[in-house]
Amino acid sequence: MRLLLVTPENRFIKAFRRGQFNNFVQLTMPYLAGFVPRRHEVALVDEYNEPLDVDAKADLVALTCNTPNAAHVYALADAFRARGRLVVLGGPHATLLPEEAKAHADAVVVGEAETSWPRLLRDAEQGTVEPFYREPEPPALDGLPFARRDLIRGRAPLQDTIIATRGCPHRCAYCNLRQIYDPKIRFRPVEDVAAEVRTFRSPFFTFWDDQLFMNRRYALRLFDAIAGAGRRWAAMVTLASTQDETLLRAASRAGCVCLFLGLESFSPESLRLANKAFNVVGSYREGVERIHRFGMTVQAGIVFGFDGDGEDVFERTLREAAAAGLDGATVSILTPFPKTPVWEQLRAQGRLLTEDWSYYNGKTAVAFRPARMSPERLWDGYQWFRRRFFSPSCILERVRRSGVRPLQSAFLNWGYHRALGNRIPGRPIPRRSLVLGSSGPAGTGR
Ligand code: B12
Ligand code: SF4
Repeated sequence: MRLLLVTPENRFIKAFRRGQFNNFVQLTMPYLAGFVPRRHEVALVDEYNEPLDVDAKADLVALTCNTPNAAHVYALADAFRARGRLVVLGGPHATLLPEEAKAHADAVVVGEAETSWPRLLRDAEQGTVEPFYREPEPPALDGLPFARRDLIRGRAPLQDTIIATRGCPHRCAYCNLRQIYDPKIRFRPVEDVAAEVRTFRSPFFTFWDDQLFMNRRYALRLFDAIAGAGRRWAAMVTLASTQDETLLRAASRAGCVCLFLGLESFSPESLRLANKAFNVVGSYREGVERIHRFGMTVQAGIVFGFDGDGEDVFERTLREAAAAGLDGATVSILTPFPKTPVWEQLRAQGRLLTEDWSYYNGKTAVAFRPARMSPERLWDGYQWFRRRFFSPSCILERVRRSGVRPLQSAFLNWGYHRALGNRIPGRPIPRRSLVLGSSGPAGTGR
């Protein structure tokens, strides 16, 4: 069979990310390509940097579908099906709303796919695919094939991403992890991970695990195993797990140069409402300093729009982010992803503004009515924060105060600064409210 695997990227996110420097490759489709028997022909198109030709010859087209990309993926899937291709969808959104996805696909793979994807491929070869595929058991993560990075084009410095674990012990109210993965936490053998890391061509890579430090013993063994690989890397962890200095030292020795902390908010009330009270605001500064002492920078996730956020949240966050000594941040608007507790709550309260999934990307639109401000105020405040936080003076001040890896930090922050000027394509305002802010109709230089 000829397979075409697609990493889709909708025009809003594409326009938003242009100019940023840390646009790492999405692992999903190169990883799934690793499961395809070599008798089949496989092509991979990543819409981040390649045009997708819907007339491309293929027996089977497989696309991964998250919520921000859902509308775009459905349009692509419809176009491929209109040309007689067998279309398979999987990924977070297809897992959350499989019936919706099925209207655009011949088969939907629900949830994890380590055994169901190979089964689907065998069925497709016989010409008899089922409408839905699900894993009978949570798949084990030993002996996994390595991702097919040879299929990635034009992304050399940022093409190396990997996972070592699956799952997270927490239950943040806005997060989809509990709905898309089996709750059983699993680990790859550290030897497998180290062997895959040794195949990397770039000197830098990223762990895409949700909480790499969640199991101390495993993390220490992993760091030991990859220490000799001579690569620098970044990972996502919780602040609470970084209190352990032995872990930080081992991570640093193994090449860790940056930790992404999902701090999300500086408001204890908002964190409580997000079921994330394990982030203790009073410990942020001390926690960041501890990580800095081991030579690693801190990139924080910051989200605006929780029910505890009033109109002053933007200014307060700017002040407190500086006081905490963050090196950088990924800033988002709270987004009620389907089936999360936040989505259930907002839906029950009639606060969802639209079900057009292209508004659900956390970056270029507001999809709900906030509790303590208007959607317009949320949009404007988010934009104001980004402009200030990534202004040259704020960047310089951050880099100077931290003193940790100043070139790396300045470079990453400068990418976010460059992206501030990006123009996002326009589109109609959702039916139930104005959500696009006072800066005028969509597309006016947001
Ligand atoms: C890495 C990552 C990112 C990276 C990289 C994104 C990228 N370009 O790759 C960054 C940090 C940039 C990012 C950004 C965002 N992300 Co993100 N991200 C992840 C993360 C942590 C890991 C994904 C991953 O690579 N997993 C490893 C691969 C191998 O597994 P997988 O993708 O889960 O796929 C498995 C199954 O789902 C299935 N499968 C998946 N697709 C398909 C397709 C087919 C055909 C088949 C057969 C099977 C299949 O098979 C795989 C093996 O079992 C996930 C959380 C998670 N653990 O999944 C969130 C996650 C995917 N992200 C999420 C979100 C919300 C975002 C943002 C919108 C956040 C924001 N506000 O900015 C943006 C939007 C990005 C975009 N391009 O639109 C949500 C998506 C929720 C949803 N309903 O869609 C998740 C689930 C996080 C969460 N906790 O809720 N993200
Ligand atoms: S810590 Fe991160 S991955 Fe875990 S539940 Fe919370 S948001 Fe999701």
